[in-house]
Amino acid sequence: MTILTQACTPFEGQKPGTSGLRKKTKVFMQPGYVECFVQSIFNAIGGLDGKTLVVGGDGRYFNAEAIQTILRMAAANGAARVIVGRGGLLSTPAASNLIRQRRADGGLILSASHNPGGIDADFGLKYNISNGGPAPESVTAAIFEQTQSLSSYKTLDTDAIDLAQLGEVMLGGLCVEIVDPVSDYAALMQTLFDFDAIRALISGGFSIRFDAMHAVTGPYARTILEDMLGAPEGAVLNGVPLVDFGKGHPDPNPIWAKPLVDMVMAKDGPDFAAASDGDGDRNMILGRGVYVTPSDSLAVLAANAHLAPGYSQGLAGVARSMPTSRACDRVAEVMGIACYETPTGWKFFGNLLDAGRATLCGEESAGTGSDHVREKDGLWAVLLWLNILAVRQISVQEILQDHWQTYGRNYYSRHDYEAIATGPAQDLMQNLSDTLADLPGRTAGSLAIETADQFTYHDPVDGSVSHNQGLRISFAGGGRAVLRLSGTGTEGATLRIYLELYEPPTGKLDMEPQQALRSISAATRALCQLTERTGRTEPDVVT
Ligand code: VG1
Ligand code: CO
Repeated sequence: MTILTQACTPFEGQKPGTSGLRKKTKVFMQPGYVECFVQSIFNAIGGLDGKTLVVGGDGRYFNAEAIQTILRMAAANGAARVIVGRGGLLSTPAASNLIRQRRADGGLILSASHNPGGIDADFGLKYNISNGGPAPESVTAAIFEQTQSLSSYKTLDTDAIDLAQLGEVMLGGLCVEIVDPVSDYAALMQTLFDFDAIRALISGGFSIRFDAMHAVTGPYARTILEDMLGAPEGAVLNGVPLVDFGKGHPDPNPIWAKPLVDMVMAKDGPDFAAASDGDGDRNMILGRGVYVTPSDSLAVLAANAHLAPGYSQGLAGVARSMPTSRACDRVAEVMGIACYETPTGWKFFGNLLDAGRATLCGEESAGTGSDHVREKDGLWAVLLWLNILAVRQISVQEILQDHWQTYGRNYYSRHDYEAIATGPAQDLMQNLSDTLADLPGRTAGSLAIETADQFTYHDPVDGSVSHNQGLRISFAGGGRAVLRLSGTGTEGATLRIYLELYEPPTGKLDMEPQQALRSISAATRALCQLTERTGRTEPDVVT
């Protein structure tokens, strides 16, 4: 085995977005593309000499090939050990856990998360640091800088290794350790939740379904929900990971997980249902007859987490991304704990979690998690819900009603306009941004505008500042709209418009959300000249 130093020319656009580098699979499959990005990561973190990494992905098309490339390069760059999930599989939260548990220096996670997989779909790669969380902006900026000037990469002239065999194998001077992807993660879950109580709930006839959407959570859910918690076989749907996710779109929302939603809306539907995404960090929570919006889920979990053993001491604080509804703020206020508002993307929660300022974090995009790892965690959210349901012995619907009657209801919806041409999308944002200062005091549609600004985040832990994190407009009467462009798409631009309306406990708590948000939606579309600038009249996805 010889170490090869290959000359290369930089690829354009290897700029990490909200969650790593995401491109069409065929872009990643170009000769040298993965190599250049991976070498840039290694260079940006000061080399790999003697280091330990965790490597795994969501099993999508090209996952196994990219892992072999990474292993050869890690060996050639002098790494001591790489811990890989068997078959190249690791859910994002399980990878985060392994990095922490094994005190690794970092990890590479191969996933395009909720984006479809396959040769004509999407692929992704991201670097996580030693706390187990996504690299912060300072590190992703250093990686991007490397990609622009890289002139060579190092690799090893050797055959692929068998990723199916547990145990250690040497690759040059590198020890590759292949581990069971599920066991350490499942053990962690047992330390946080009352498995006996959940098992009793399920054996008492409480019916559950979990849709793994043919993505990475299948093996995790089967082990934890079926084997450990006694859910009947078949409770886990679409539990076999497939390279193309069965041609599905592994995004757990009412659009892409519609069959599951239809199931719980039926009279004889299960008491509880949930789904996760491609890499296992998102969750959708459903109860019979009810969909729990992710923002409400975060608030309910914050209000009830102390019922689970891992959180019995209470919460240090909570954090949410700026576009996430302010439902959890009200819980934090009543509990007398801090509530932080961060930009979109889990990387911004890392400092708050490390500093012990926040225990629970969440995003409106179906991401919830805690300080147990440094990623959002789909199955964790499912288990916390089940633990709460086991203790409270009421239905999901009743928990929500009770929550709204206590704290009020934050009606919420996100409207996505996908694959808009990049130019007009950027112009739309720029134009609105330019007029923000003049908006307060004016009206849009039928609504008076109270405040309008561009969100800038000041990290309270390390003092770093992140600009241009979304436009926010608040309306008289408790309404709010947020606009931003997605940083995870691979085709044109996706405009996300986030709509929210607060109703106090004494207000109307049983409106249909789209109805409740109609005037805010209309006002926002008018303000940003949506149709004039993009030709769009209806969103592609409504969550
Ligand atoms: C989206 C979500 C964001 C999430 C990110 C990664 O980003 O809005 O909340 O953190 O995806 O999630 P964007 O920039 O497209 O809005 V995942 O499950 O892809 O790791
Ligand atoms: Co994900």
